[in-house]
Formats: sequence, structure tokens, C-alpha cells
Amino acid sequence: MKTGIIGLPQVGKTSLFKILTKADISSPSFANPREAHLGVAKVPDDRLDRLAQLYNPKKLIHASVDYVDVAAIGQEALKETAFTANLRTVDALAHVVRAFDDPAIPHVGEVNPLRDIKSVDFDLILSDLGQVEKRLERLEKDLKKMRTAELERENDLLLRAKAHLETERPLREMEIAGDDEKRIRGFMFLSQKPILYVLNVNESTSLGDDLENAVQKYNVAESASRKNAGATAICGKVEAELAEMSDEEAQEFLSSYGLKESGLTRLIRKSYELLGLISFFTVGEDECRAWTVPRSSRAQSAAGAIHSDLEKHFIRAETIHWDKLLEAGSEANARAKGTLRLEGKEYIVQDGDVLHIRHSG
Ligand SMILES: Nc1nc2c(ncn2[C@@H]2O[C@H](COP(=O)(O)OP(=O)(O)OP(=O)(O)O)[C@@H](O)[C@H]2O)c(=O)[nH]1
Ligand SMILES: [Mg+2]
Repeated sequence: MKTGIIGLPQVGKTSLFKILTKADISSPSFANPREAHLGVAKVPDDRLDRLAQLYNPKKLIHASVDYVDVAAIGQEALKETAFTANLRTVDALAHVVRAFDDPAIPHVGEVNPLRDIKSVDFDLILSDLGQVEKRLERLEKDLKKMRTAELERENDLLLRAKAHLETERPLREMEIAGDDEKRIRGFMFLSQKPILYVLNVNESTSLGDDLENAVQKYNVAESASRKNAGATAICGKVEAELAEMSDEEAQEFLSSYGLKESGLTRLIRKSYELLGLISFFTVGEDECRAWTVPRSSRAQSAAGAIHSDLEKHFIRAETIHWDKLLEAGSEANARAKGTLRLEGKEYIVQDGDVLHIRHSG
């Protein structure tokens, strides 16, 4: 999974990228400011950590998310092919929105997250509209030469997309079904990508509550409730400090702010929700590992996330929910208690399942 970090100038995009990926921006590979930063973030998962305590494995592998940090968004930037190319390939966007006050850091006008959200969404809409219009012009010419059913369908779809965009709504809110999904995929429209609005809020002693209330406070709840959208809040300043600490220090620091978990954990969880993703685990003395699959995946296709051979030669999945396994203390105990189940290929994998795939390969 790949997420693009976007937003207006100086809102904290690169800071968020740094704390998510722990990348050293000062290293030579990040020397060119016009180039996008690419990095990988480990998906924090307390469930996997606790399973690992039981197995003490040689390798512990968390799921990961790729992030790309691009320059500030705007009409001009969106006209640059290199800028849009970096964003077209992502699965989702994280729009960092300024909600912190700091007179030292300039911002377009006063702090107003809802205005910024609308403004960036508008830029994405306009960029897609330009692309749609260009393609429609081509199609018109092609259709004059040769009327094929496929060209006409594409034309109909793009006319519908155009009408939708002209009402200033992003494509992520448009109904697209069946073959049209495939047809539209190739365009990699920016306003079609699921988006998470990330409010970057002030540091405060009541940060726990502030983060909880930020979406309401800044009137972002309605935008976040739309199709393929979501919202969360972080405090970039505090997260940056957290990123430098050991786990114990971080825990103490979090509770001093009235926080149970880091904002990043929440941010990544929200991204999973937004994209309809879940995690399942494989465990053993060699390796404990988290895997990411779409919600409602069947056991056989989930096995394919591990290896295509496991999918092909799938027989059954020994299955137990992670907390039941911890409760039993071992797979053998769980088997004896009857909490370890044998599931077939049609089984719908649940978030937090531990699977052991039996196969004939
Ligand atoms: N007070 C405060 N300052 C912050 C916070 N997050 C980032 N900043 C500061 O804001 C400035 C810009 O941060 P960046 O992370 O570089 O922002 P950006 O969005 O990547 O900026 P551009 O790429 O230039 O558009 C830096 O000086 C940061 O230290 C925050 O939560 N609170
Ligand atoms: Mg930046």
C-alpha cells in the first residue's frame, strides 16, 4: 500500500513523513528538494507484538506502508508532469491540514482547516477535469473515424465524470460500477483516490482530548463522512519528539499528555479503515508476521498474500483469533480446548486472525 502526503505549503508534510518513516531527510538521497521523498513506515501493531512475546521468534515482521512526500500542492504544481506522476501511482492520499497556530510559520490567511480542505480538493478536481476534457477531445475525433462500442462506453463514462467534476465534487464520491471501474482505473485520477484529512494541531497539556475533538472543532466531520474520505488529528511537534524516544520513555511521555497511543498509530489505523484493509498474522519460532489483505477476503486468497503457491495448493487454514491464542498460551492448548478451528477456502478472514495455511504444494 502506498500513500501520498499532500497539502498546502508549510503545513507539516515533510515533518509527518519523517516521523512516519524515520527517514533521515538530511541524507544525500534526499538532497534534491524538487524530488519526492520515498519511505517505508512500519505499521505499529500491539497484537503482533504480544504474539511475538509468546513465540520469541527470530524475526518479527510488521506490515508496512510506503509513503511519498511531495512538494506543496497548487494549480502550478499540478501542471508539472513529475509532480502528478508521483501522486498518480498512490493508493490513497493523506492531506496534511494546518490546525496549529505559530506566527513564525507563514500560512495563507488565518488557520482554517475546512477552507484548506476545500481548496486542495478543488485543485484535485480541476486537475482531473483538465485530463477528462483532453481525453474527450481525442475521443470525439476517434469516434468520427470509427464508432466502436468500447469507445462509446468510455465516452459516456467520461461525460458523466465531467458533469460530476463540474459540480465541484471529487470523483471519489461518484458511483462507478462494473466494467467502468476498470475503464476509469487507467486514468489514475487524483480526486478519485481515497483521502484522509490529517489535522496537524497545537501542542497542549490536554492533547488527548484535543486530538479526540479536533475533527468536530474544526468542522471537518461532514467532509470526513463523505464516501472514501476520513479524518484524524496528530500533533506533529509531539510526534517528532516521540519518534526520538525509547518505547518506555515514549509511554511515559504519552501519558503526561493524557494520551493512550501515538497519533501515528491512529493515523495508520484510519488509513486501513479508509482503504478497507485488515491484518492477519502468521506465527512461529522462526517468524511472527503481519499481512495486509482487503476486508472480506476469503482464506484462499489471503493465503495468496503470503505466497501464490499457498493459494494454488490451499487445503485448509488452521485459524484462531489472536487474543484466543494468547489466552490458550500455545497452539497445542488451543487445539485441546477446541478454540483452534479448521477453516476451508471460503472462510472470510477476520481482522486479527492467526492463520496457519495447510497446503499440498
Ligand atoms: N508549531 C508547529 N510547527 C510545526 C508543526 N509541524 C511542522 N511545523 C513546522 O512547520 C515548518 C514546515 O514544516 P514541514 O514539515 O517542512 O512542512 P511542509 O508541509 O513539508 O512544507 P513544504 O514542503 O515547504 O510545503 C517547519 O518549520 C516545522 O518545524 C507543528 O505541529 N507545530
Ligand atoms: Mg515538505
